[in-house]
Amino acid sequence: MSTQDCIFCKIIKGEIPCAEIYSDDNVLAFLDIGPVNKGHTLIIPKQHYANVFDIPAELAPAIINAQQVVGKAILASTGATGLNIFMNNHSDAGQLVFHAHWHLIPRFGNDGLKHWPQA
Ligand code: DGP
Repeated sequence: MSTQDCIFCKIIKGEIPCAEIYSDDNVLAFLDIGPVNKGHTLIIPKQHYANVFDIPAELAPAIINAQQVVGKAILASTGATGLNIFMNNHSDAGQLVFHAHWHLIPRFGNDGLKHWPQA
């Protein structure tokens, strides 16, 4: 898929709206369009990489930083008492959008979700 057809690249370029949570030079975070829990957020690199295997190692600190900053903000703003951070890589793992992204899913006691969310 070319980056022209990538829905997350369109969000980065502002061609498709999103509920932005966080942005810096390297990453963008926004609310998931189909949240599995209140505050479900996605973190994506601003450069197009299909999955984790394509991401250069030098981007790792920016991604971890965003996970910490955004994760803490989600916990504070939703009152969640836990947070799942995970990603799907390749369609057999449930990946539907082929621009690498991390799911941040706030967890509330007895919220009924599985501990490892299913696609
Ligand atoms: P995955 O299965 O890991 O590839 O999850 C893709 C996620 O992307 C899914 O939870 C829904 C979300 N998503 C897809 N299209 C859009 C969109 O246009 N806007 C937003 N905010 N989220 C989207």
